[in-house]
Amino acid sequence: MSDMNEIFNPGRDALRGIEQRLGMSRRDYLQFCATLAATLGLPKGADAAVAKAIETAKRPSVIWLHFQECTGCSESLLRAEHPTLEKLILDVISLDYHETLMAAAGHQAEAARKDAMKANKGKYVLVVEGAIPVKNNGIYCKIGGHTAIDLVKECAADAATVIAIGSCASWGGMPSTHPNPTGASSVAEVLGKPVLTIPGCPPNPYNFLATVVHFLTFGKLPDVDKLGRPKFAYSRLIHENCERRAHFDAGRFAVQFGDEGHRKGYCLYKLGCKGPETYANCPTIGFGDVGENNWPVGCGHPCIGCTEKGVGFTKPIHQVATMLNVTPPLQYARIVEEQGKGASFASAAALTALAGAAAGAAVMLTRNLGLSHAAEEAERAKAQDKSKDPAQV
Ligand code: FSX
Ligand code: SF4
Ligand code: F3S
Repeated sequence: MSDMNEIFNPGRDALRGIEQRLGMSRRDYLQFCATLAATLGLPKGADAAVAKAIETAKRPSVIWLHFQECTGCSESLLRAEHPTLEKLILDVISLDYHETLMAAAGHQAEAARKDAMKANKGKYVLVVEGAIPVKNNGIYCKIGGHTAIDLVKECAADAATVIAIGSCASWGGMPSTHPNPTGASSVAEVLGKPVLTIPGCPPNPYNFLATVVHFLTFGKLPDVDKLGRPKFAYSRLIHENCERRAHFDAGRFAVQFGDEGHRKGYCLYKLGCKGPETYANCPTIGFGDVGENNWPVGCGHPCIGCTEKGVGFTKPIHQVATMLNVTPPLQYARIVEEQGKGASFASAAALTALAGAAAGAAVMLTRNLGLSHAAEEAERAKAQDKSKDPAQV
C-alpha cells in the first residue's frame, strides 16, 4: 500500500487541485483523510489510499430518494460545519438526483431521475432516506404518481449498490412506531434483500462519508453486521465508549433532570439512557464538529437508542435500559469534569481505537451498581418473598 510520501511528492498537483476544490488546506485535507481511515479501522498507511481515491477516483453517481421521513438525514449532511463536510460529500459523489436539493421540479425532476439512471446503469449508488409505507398497496407515499414501493424497486434494479440512510430507511424508524398505520417498512424488507444501513435519527454524516469513501477507495462497501450496519461504526455499544461510563461503574447516577448528579455530569442510566443496549459510535465521533461532548449524552440527555431497532421510538424514553454487556472503564472520571476545549474529530477517532482495545479486556461485573435498577428489583423481589413467607425474618 502506498504511503504518505506519495501524497506529499508526486501528488503535489493533485493536492493543489484538492485545495481549490474543497477550499481547505492541504494539511487539513491530509489530516481529514487520516481520520477517515482511522474511523474506518483501516491499517496504517491507508490514509494515502483514501486521499488518492478522493482525488482521482471517478465520482460515483448517486440517486437519492426521499420517502417517509423528516429530511433530517440530508440536513445533517448539509449542516456540518468543519471541515466543510458537505463540500467533501458533494465533491466525492455526483449527486444526480435528490428531490430536496435539486432545482428541477415535477416532470423535469422525473426526467432527471430517468436520465441519471440511464446514463449510469448498473453503476450508480442508490441512497434511500425514509421508510416505505406498504399498507393498502403503498398509497400513503407517492411521488410523481408512483408509490414509494414502485420507485425503490425501479431504482434499485439497476443500482450498483443500495444504502439505506437513517433509521427510517434502515428499520422503519419513527414512522413505524406502533400502531404503524401506514405499514412503514425498511428498504431491505421492501426489496427482499439485505442492504447497507446507516441508522440514526439523524445518522452521523461522517459514517455516511466514511462509507462512500470506502466504496471509492476499495470499490466495495465496508463490512457490515447482520443488520447491514458498517462494523466500523456500529460494532460497539455506546455504553462501552461513553465519557460518563466511569460514573456508571462507580455508581454515580443522575436520578432527576437538574439534580446534583445531573449537574455534575453523572451517568444517565437511571434517566433511561439506552447506551447499554444501543450500538453506535456517537460518543467517539460526536456530532457537528463543534467540540467535545456534542452528542446526546454529552449534552445531558439520555440516549434514546435512535440507531437501534426495538429500542429507539419503541421503548419508553425514560425506561431503564437492558444491560447487554459490561466492560471495564478506561479510567475513573473526576467527580466534576473540567469543561475544556473540544476534542477534534481526529482525536475522537484515536480514542475509538483505544476504547476498542480496552473493550476487549476482561468483563467486569456490575458490582458497583449498588443502587442500580437491577439491584433494586432484586431487593424488592426478595422483600416480597420474605413478606409472603412468615418463617423468614
Ligand atoms: Fe429524519 Fe431521515 Fe430521522 Fe428518519 O433521518 S432524522 S425521521 S431517521 O429518515 O430524515
Ligand atoms: Fe453513558 Fe448512558 Fe452508559 Fe451511563 S448508561 S455510561 S450515560 S451510555
Ligand atoms: Fe441516537 Fe443515542 Fe446516538 S439517541 S444519536 S444513538 S447517543
